[in-house]
Amino acid sequence: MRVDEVQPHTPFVVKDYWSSDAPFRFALARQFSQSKQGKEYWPELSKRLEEFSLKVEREARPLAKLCDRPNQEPRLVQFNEWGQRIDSVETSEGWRGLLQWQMANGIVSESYPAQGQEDSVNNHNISAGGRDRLGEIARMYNFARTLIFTPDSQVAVCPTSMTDGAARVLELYGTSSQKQKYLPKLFGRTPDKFWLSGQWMTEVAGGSDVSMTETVAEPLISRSPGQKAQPGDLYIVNGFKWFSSAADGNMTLALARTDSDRAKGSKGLSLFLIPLHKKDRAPIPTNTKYTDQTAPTSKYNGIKVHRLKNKLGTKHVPTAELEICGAVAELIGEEGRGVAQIAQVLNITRTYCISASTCSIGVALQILQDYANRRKVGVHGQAETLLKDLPLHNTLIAKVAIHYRAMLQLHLNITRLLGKNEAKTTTEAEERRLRLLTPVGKAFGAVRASDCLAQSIECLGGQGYMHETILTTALRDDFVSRIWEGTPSVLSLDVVRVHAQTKGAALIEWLQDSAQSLQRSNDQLQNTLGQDDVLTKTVSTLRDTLREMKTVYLNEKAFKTASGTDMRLARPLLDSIAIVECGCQLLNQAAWSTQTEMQHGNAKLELQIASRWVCGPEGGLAIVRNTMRDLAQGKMDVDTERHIA
Ligand code: UCC
Ligand code: FAD
Repeated sequence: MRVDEVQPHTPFVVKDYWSSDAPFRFALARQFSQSKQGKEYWPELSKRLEEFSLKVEREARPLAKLCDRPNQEPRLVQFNEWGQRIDSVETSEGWRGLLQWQMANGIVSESYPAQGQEDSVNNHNISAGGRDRLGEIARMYNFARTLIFTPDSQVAVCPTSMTDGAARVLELYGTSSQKQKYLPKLFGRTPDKFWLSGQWMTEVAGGSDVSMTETVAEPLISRSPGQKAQPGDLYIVNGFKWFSSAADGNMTLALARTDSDRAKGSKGLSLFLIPLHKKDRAPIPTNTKYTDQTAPTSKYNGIKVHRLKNKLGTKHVPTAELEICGAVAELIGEEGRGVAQIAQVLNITRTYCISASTCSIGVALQILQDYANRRKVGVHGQAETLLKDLPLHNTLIAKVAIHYRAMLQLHLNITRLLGKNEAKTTTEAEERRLRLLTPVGKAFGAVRASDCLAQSIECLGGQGYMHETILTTALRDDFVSRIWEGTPSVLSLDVVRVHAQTKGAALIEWLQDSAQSLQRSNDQLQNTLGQDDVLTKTVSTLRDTLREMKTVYLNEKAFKTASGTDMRLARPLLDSIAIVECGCQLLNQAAWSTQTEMQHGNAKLELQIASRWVCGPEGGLAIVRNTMRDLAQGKMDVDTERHIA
């Protein structure tokens, strides 16, 4: 055969997210249907989401493509041609375009009250109006937009998530002058107005455990004995931050030690707002001994950029190692409350991670389904068969599809609760639920997304392994969610902490509510489908798991052994909450389908999906339960594991 007779491959097509993704639309419709505001605004907001999705395809996707050209990664120019130190972080046109695009489209500002923001937020042709119009559904609506945009963002949502978190911290703990000065910048929609914020926690000594923080902050003006620090006071910060992912931003929230007594651990840490550039820092009173150790030619406020990280993925995000040498900073909130305050950033950025994990599975699924309809393979030398007609292949696609449905449920439920919390309509129990589910969703989503992406690459064969087919980049980019914002192990310890701090209430309420929700879904589905073996098995498996979790975790001996504490039960706790929560929500979705007149009202299919998630290999519940049981019964000896490891 001549080369020009060889048939080329048929490429897959990635369409706009909203119109091509029925599971997303229906899962969102159900979440909106749970509140009065949601029901009222759904017709308008679903239309807006449809338009936004087309806008992403039309405007953001070409910017993302610009980043894919050669040599577009950020670079650090430490010295100019005259030998002067400038520390300039240079990013590409595509990246800057994406940052501007998302700010112009209100990825941060649409979740906040419109008051004090630019006119565009109050013009409902451009904006849905933010929290003071949409109330508790503003956050969920905006996360739906984020989910649509993220696959075309080249991870530009990373600095945006930190900016969003910084806005939330200022809203909660900022002084009125800090709010007035900084919030309009974080909500800015035009290139000359918007500010990006970073989040500086990690140091060489302490990443997971920030109590090891070595960076110190000292008051710029010495205080007289007994004089207390006031929010907004100026400090000078010195130290070294090992990972800083918005090196091209305008400000950061940073943890620094204000109490030299190391024994106080993280209670000796305070939170600071550091403007990155000299031009933006507070004027320094003349009677102070302050010296800025950066070169006069550097634009940075007492910061030297040592290096840009050479990473596996997130290649366009400039992540830097920074020496802080005399940065002028403002205290946020109370001295010594740094961790509790920056935790509000973590809760927002972790939700962005859940969103990114969810939509990366969603895009992979779209690709797999489209490719399976185009790619023909030979089977034993017989006529060519489309991949979609091979059951062996469909099992793989089904696994990704089931994960996507499960993650959508988890993610949207968390954003619904977050929106309620921000609109101050949560009950105390809902606040505990949100606190419990956020680390669960972040850790579980990160692990499952990278598994699904790896399998999706396999599903495309050799084409999947090529950079151009997106999935390799998605895998490299999303893999970082297993590390930044806390590794799964560290987040499982956070779940245990929530359990302890709420004296078991968060878990008890979750167990009870899950059991009640199961009963409701079961009744509703039975009314429509009659007695159904699939339903019975799914519900009884979930009920058994809830009972088992209660036995293992709701007793004083949980995590205790004869020789001390065994935290290995933390991971099965996190995983079982995630799997059961998804299972219950999937059943809710199936039950909801029986009631709606929307075309998709395919309760039987939704039930099959819930059942595969709970009882089949996809959710992995059986494995998690086995591990939980073995650990609780002392069958996995710590010393043996240590020897093996
Ligand atoms: O990685 C980073 C940024 C990367 C870029 C992000 C982009 C994401 C978007 C992606 C989209 C594509 S920044 C570095 C992130 N670092 C971590 O996540 C560190 C992981 N470690 C933890 O999460 C730990 O649990 C710590 C550091 C939060 C806990 O430290 P401590 O010192 O042990 O603190 P405690 O004692 O547990 O908590 C201190 C206080 C307590 O309140 P009080 O004092 O009132 O009792 C806790 O209840 O903080 C409170 N607290 C929280 N409150 C702790 N965690 C939370 C929380 N999550 N929510 C509310
Ligand atoms: P370590 O804490 O050293 O963890 C090593 C291993 O030990 C992990 O597997 C962890 O699970 C395990 N481990 C730790 N403690 C325990 C424990 N108690 N029990 C059991 N296992 C444990 N940080 C910022 O502050 N700002 C940023 O902008 C930022 N950007 C980042 C960008 C990228 C691309 C990356 C990769 C990281 C970034 N980080 C940032 C840092 C990130 O948050 C940390 O890397 C992360 O929190 C882990 O900390 P570490 O690297 O010190 O790992």
